[in-house]
Amino acid sequence: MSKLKEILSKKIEDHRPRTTRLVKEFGKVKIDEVTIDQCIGGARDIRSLVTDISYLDPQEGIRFRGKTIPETFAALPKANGSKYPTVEAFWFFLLTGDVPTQKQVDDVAAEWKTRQVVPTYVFDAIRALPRDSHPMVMLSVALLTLQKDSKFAAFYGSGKFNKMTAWESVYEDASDIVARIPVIAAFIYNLKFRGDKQIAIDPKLDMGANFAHMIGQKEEYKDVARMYFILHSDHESGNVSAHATHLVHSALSDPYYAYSAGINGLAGPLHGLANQEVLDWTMQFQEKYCKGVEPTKELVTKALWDTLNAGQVIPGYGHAVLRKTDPRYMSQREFCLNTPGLKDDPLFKLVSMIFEVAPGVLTEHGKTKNPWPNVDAQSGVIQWYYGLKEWDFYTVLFGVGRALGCMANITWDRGLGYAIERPKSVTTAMLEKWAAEG
Ligand code: NMX
Ligand code: MLT
Repeated sequence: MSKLKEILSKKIEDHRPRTTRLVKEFGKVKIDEVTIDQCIGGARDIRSLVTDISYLDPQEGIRFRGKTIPETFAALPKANGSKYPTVEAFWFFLLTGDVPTQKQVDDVAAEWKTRQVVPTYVFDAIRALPRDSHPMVMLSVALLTLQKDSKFAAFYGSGKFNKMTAWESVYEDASDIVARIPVIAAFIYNLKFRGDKQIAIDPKLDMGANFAHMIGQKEEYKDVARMYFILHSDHESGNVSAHATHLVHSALSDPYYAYSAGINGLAGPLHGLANQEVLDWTMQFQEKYCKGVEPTKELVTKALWDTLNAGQVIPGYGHAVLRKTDPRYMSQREFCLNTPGLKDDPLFKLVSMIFEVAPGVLTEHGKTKNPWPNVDAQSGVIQWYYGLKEWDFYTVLFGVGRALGCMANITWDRGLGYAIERPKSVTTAMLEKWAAEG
C-alpha cells in the first residue's frame, strides 16, 4: 500500500464515526427548507451534499481544505525552481487535508510514474473517432475505454465486495485517472492540432511540467499548467461536473463511468465550455467592432448590450453561487500582471477592459444575480498567449484539473459509504396545490 493510501486509510477510519453519529443522533435536524422556485430553478442553494474537500463561500470564493487560493499556493511544497506547487503536492493535500512534506510529494510523484502509462487501445479508440469530434468527446471516450480495467468494477464483481474496503479500489482507479488524464489530453491535442506529432512522457518531470513537455510547449508553460490544473480542480460538489461524477458513482458505477459523465457535463456552455466561448466572443468582438480601430470601453459596452439584446449570455460572467469576482479569475489575472509580455498583451488588455465594463452592463441589464467574472473569463487569454490557440481544447484542460477534485471526492464518498443519490420529484399539479394552500 502506498504511503498516501495508508494516511488516507487512517483519515477515513477516523472520520467515519463523525458521519455515523450525525446520522444516528442528529439525523432529523433540519438544515434547510425547499421553495417552489428552488424546485423549478435547478435546486439552487439547497443544502443537500456533503464534502470536506472544498467549500465555496459566495463572497469569498473557494477554499481548498480550508485554505484560500493564495494560502494553498503558499503552503504547499513548490515544483523545482518554481513559485507554484506541483499538482502531486496538491493531490495529497486534497485527499488528506494535510500539507505534505517534500518526501511525501516525491512518493506521490513516484506512484504516478508507475500509473501514467496509457494502454495503446485507448489511443486506438481515440483515433477511430471522426477527426472533427470535439476534444471533449475524445476525452470522455478515452475514459470509457479504460473502464474495462477498473479495479473497483473488478472488486465489485469478485464476490468479495465489502462496503468498508470499497474505497480502496476507488482510490486505485482515481489515482490511475489523475496520473493518466494529462497524457491522454496531450495525445488528443497532438492528434488534433499538431499533425499527430506525439511526444513521449519525460519521467523526470512533475505532472504539470510533463504536460507542457508533451504538447511541445516552452519552459514557462510548465507553471501555467500547474496553476491551471490546481485552480480548476474543485469547486465544492454541487457544480455540474462534480455532481454528475458523484451521482453516477453513487450507483456504484466505477470512477471511469463516473468521470466520463462528469466530463460530459463539463462540456456544456454554461459550465466548462464557457472558457472557449469567452475567447470566441472576444475574437468576434474584435472582428466585428474593431476593424481598423483600437477597442474602447464604448465599443465593448455596445458589444455587450448587443449580445444581451440578442438574448444570449455574456460568457465568463455570472455564477450560481458566487456573488463577487471569482478568486480563480483574480489569481490568473495576477499571473498575467506578473508575467512580462503577457501584462502588455493586447488580448489581456481587452479582457481587462471587459472586466471594467461588463459588471456595470450586467447590473443595468438586471437579470443576473452576479455580474462579476468567473474563472472562465480569464483562463483562455493565458493559453492564447502561450500559443495554445485552439480553444476547442480549453475545456479538456479544465477536465484534467477537475479530475483531481472529482476523484478525491468519490474516493471519500466510498470511504464514508454515502448512499445512492435519489432526490424525490413532484408534479406541477402538486406544486400548484401547495401554492394555493400557501
Ligand atoms: N449574461 C447574461 N445573462 C445572464 C448571465 C450572463 N453572464 N448570467 C446569468 N444571466 C441571466 C440568466 O440567464 C437568468 O436569466 P433568465 O431569468 O432569463 O433565465 C438570470 O440571469 C438569472 O440567472 P442567475 O441566477 O444569476 O444565474 P444562474 O445561477 O441561473 O446561472 C450561470 C449561472 C453561470 C450558468 C450563468 O451566470 C451564465 O450563464 N453565465 C455565462 C456562462 C458562464 O460563464 N458559465 C461558466 C460558469 C463557471 N464554470 O466554469 O462553470
Ligand atoms: C466550477 O468551477 O465548477 C464552476 O465555477 C461552476 C460552479 O461552481 O457551479
